[in-house]
Amino acid sequence: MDKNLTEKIISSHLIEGQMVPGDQIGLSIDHTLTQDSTGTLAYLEFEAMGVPQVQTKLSLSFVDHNMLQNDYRNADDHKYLKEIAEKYGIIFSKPGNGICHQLYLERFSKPGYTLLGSDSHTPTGGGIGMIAIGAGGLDVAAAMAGEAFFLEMPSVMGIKLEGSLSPFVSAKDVILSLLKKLTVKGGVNKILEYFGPGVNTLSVPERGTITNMGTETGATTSIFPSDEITKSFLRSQGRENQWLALKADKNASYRDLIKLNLSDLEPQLALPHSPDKVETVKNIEGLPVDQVCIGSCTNSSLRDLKMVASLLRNRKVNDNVSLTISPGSRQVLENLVSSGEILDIIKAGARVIENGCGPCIGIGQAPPTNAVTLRTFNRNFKGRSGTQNAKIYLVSPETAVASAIYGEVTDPRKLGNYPEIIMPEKMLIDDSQFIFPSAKFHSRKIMRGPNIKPLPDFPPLPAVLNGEVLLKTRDNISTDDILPGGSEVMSLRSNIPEISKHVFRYVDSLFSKRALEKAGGFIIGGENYGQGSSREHAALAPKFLGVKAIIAKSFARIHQANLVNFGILPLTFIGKQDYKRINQGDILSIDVKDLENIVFLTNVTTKDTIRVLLNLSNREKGMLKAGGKLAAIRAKQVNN
Ligand code: MIC
Ligand code: SF4
Repeated sequence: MDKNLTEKIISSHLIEGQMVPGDQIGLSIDHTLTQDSTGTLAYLEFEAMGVPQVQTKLSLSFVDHNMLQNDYRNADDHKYLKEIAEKYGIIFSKPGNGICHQLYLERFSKPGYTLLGSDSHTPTGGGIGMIAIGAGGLDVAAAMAGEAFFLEMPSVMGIKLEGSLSPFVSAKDVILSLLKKLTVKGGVNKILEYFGPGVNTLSVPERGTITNMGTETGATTSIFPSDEITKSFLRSQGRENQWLALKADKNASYRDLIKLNLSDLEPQLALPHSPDKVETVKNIEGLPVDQVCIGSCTNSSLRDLKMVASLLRNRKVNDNVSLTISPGSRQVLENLVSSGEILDIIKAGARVIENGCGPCIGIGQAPPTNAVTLRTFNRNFKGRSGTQNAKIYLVSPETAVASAIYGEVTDPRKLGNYPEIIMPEKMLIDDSQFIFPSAKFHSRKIMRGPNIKPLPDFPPLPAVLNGEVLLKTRDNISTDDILPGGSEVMSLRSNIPEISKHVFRYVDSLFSKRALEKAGGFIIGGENYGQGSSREHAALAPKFLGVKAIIAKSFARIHQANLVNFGILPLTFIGKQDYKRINQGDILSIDVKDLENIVFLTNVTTKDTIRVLLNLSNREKGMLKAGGKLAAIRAKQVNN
């Protein structure tokens, strides 16, 4: 039977289950990646598994998110990550080397392989024809220990691309247009597979922009075929021997199908505070801009920054605008330096900052009060820039440059001549900032700074969960709402008791205090609860505060898995209107003795009984009973 590309790669990695959408499957994982802000926890978890060496074909640890090193804490985390990598046979990418997804695509990606990363934008690897999935650190740790990755078999949505992009319209506009159609939850439990003649007009970094931001639709991942364009990308990286032709069979079918004619697209932007609030740039033109930031794992490739340099050549950044550029990798920066294009960027008045995530996650460059900030990034949740009342607009690099020059939102077509971007046949390659593990097994002692606290232990699930509703939230609560980014909170990523004090900080500043006083309780959520990042801290910290279950209209995939991993029940309302039958402050009692699919919840305050759904596999229910995934793994070790 003809298969689509997703089915081909999944079937070659299927360890458990059937490729039937909705069924639980177990996949073998070839590569893993972690980054610093999720990595410390992932490696503490890996250590707890007691495995002597990583079991994957390749595992990588990047330091790219928090590199401010305001005090010892951040630096201690980096040191811990480096030593762990050395000990367990993991490739370590030093701080300043670049953003994990950009570096991975350049140096390690491999068509046809699977990648699991403790970062939600891991699907960037789909740009080269991989099944690349973001997950919580604990799932990535388990994959490093050689375990399968379990997930619900997604359905495959075909996206047929036709035509080609017009001048000044770029890959970012493709994914923004799709986000407008699909919304931030339209991709949940789906894989977005691109095909059609339009694919041949897009380079690998452009494909990477699209698969990267496919995450914002809630999709499990996104994938492009591996073709001659992929081959020339790998050749430019000196890795042509890693190439493999891969595409869907001729008569492959898709559960859903979207057709997109690239020639019809116009420059787009996402309005504050959600990546799916998409408008044409034309409609917002003239809005004064305070800050423009170019970079992030979505738009920091050499292609993008060459475009930026060409557009800035002989032009000046507007006096009212601060323009920052963060290259995606050292390779990108070195190539811009050797071609001299960096001069065009600097002379125009841009501020070139470190190769890394930086402003994307509120690590520096917080804009002024009430600012309008245009960013080539992928998320614009409220407060993510570090300034609560700032308004973030997500744009393409082309729109970013035009707006930085004119000082107001500007359709880039106003810039006139569209530059032709010529990519080097062979990149300047510099792997000096990767530390490759030596063949020799290291039994070294790991240094743990005082801010690196041991993982908390949690008891098995009791028969009945009792407590108060601590918070009732709106739809689309993001993990940034649950546990904010920014240097202050992110420097506590290795310290669960401390970071827990910041849970829901900007949604309800008294949440953590209340949760502790009431000895925990419940949260009521709307649709798509936990969208956004893979940070498992958004589950672990509430667990530490005593949160026992979240009852929501629906959950985002990674967050739901993280909740189960840490022993919090993700319950969904069977009738969406039941959301109205529970209020903040109500006392609930939930019978979880048998953990059936239908769970009875008593609202003690209103004397109401509501049936809610626990839509989980037996394996997941087992983990919940044990008190979480680590407890389940430990119990298995003891039983063995
Ligand atoms: C993000 O973009 O939100 C992050 C920061 O990269 C997160 C990971 C994290 O919270 O450390 C993600 O996307 O998974
Ligand atoms: Fe880093 Fe931003 Fe990409 Fe997350 S979205 S990996 S913070 S650049």
